[in-house]
Amino acid sequence: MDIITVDTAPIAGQKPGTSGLRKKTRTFMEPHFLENFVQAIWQGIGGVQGKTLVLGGDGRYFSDRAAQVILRMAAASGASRMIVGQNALLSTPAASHLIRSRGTDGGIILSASHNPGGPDGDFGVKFNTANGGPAPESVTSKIFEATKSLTQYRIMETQDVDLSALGTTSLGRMEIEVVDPVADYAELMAQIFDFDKLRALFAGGFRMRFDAMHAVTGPYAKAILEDTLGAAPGTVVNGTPSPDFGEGHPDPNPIWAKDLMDAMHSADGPDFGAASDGDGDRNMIVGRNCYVTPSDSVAVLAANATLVPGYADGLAGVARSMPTSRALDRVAEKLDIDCYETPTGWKFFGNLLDAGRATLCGEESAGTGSDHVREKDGLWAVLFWLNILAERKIPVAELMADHWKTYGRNYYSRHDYEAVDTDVANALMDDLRARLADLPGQEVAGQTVETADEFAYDDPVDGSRAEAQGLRVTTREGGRIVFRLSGTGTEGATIRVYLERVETDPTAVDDDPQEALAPVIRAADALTGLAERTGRSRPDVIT
Ligand code: G16
Repeated sequence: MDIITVDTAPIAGQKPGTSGLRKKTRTFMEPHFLENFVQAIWQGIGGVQGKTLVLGGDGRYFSDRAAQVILRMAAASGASRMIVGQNALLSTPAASHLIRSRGTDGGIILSASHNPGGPDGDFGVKFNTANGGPAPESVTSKIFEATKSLTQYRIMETQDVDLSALGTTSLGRMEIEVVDPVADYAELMAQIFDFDKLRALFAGGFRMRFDAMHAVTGPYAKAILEDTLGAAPGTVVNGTPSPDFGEGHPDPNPIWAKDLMDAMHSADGPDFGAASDGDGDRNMIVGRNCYVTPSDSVAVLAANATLVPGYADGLAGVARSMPTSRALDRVAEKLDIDCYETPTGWKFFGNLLDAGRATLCGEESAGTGSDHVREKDGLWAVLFWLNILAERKIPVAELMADHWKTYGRNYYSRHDYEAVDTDVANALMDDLRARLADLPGQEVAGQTVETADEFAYDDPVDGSRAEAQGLRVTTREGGRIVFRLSGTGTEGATIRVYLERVETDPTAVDDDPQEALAPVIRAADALTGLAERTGRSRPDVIT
């Protein structure tokens, strides 16, 4: 077992994005690409000498190879212990929990989230700090700086470690502990939710379909929903993780989870449906004939939080990313608690959660979470919903109708234009940015602009500032449009257009969202010339 030093040179393009470094799998498989980035992580966090880290991921293609490389590099740089999920599997929230509960120095998560896997798909590497959350920009910028000047990396030459057997082995002087990926996480869920009530719900004939999308949540959902809570066998579908997610796109939205949508809109559909993504941090909630947008979902969780044992004492505050609809703000106002508005990226919630300012957080991109870990958590959100339904004993559609009558409805949708030419996307954003100051008072496709600005965030806990976080325009008619370029895509640019319109008339909260948003959609196009500039007549994805 020799430690060798390999000569290398900086590789361009290793700047972590919204959530770690995501690239085409083949890029990660190029010589030195992974090794350079891992060595840069070690440098960015001040070395791994004597440290304990967690390692795991969503099991996508190349994870098994990457895990072996990371273990050999950790051993070569003096790490004292690595806690690894069996077969290198750990959902992102389970990894966050392990990092925290075992008091480690952080962890590495191998995932590209909801992006497809396989040799032609995507791969990703993300570092989480000791609080269990994605590294903040202060750390990712150090990692990026390190990628720009690397000349060498250290790695141990040795056989692969057997990651299929639970227990402790060693690699040189480093200990490797292979753990059951599900056990600790399942225990945490049992502490937060009323498992007896959930058992009674399923015993009473409540029917559910959970689509794990061939991704990491399958074993977690099966263990908790079927084996522990007594949901009928077969409740969890597509429950075996596969390296290419069954050749699918593990993104829990109405487009990619169409099977589930169809089942929930069929005559004999189940009472409740849910799906989760590649690494288990995103969720989709759907009732019978009723899709719940992620923005509404977090608002419902906040409004009903005290029904759940883990939140029975109430919420300290809540937070949402800026493009997420302001449905949550309405609930916060009623509860008389703070509602923070952060940039897109779960990492921005970390300080608020650590400081006890926010208990619950949510994003339009299908992420919801709380202070139980420092990542968003798909299965947790599903259990939260189940706990609420077990208490309120009404169907999802009725619960939503009641929510909108009480709080008003923030009609909401996101339109994505994917793989757009980067120059076209940048020019579209630059042109709008240049006109922001002149827009207030102008009429655009029948809507009058009230405010127009570029979002910047001053973190109230550590004072750090994040600029250029999206262009936003509000209208006097109650509309809001946000334009952003995605920070997680791996091909060209993805333009995200976030559309929202507030409706407070309780008799007008049952419309189809795309119809209710039609004037806002027209204004978004008129503001930017989106259709013409991208050459697209419609978005690639509508959520
Ligand atoms: C990540 C981040 C989220 C973000 C999402 C989309 O989620 O953790 O905070 O909302 O990406 O980001 P963007 O709009 O820049 O593509 P995940 O589930 O992909 O890790």
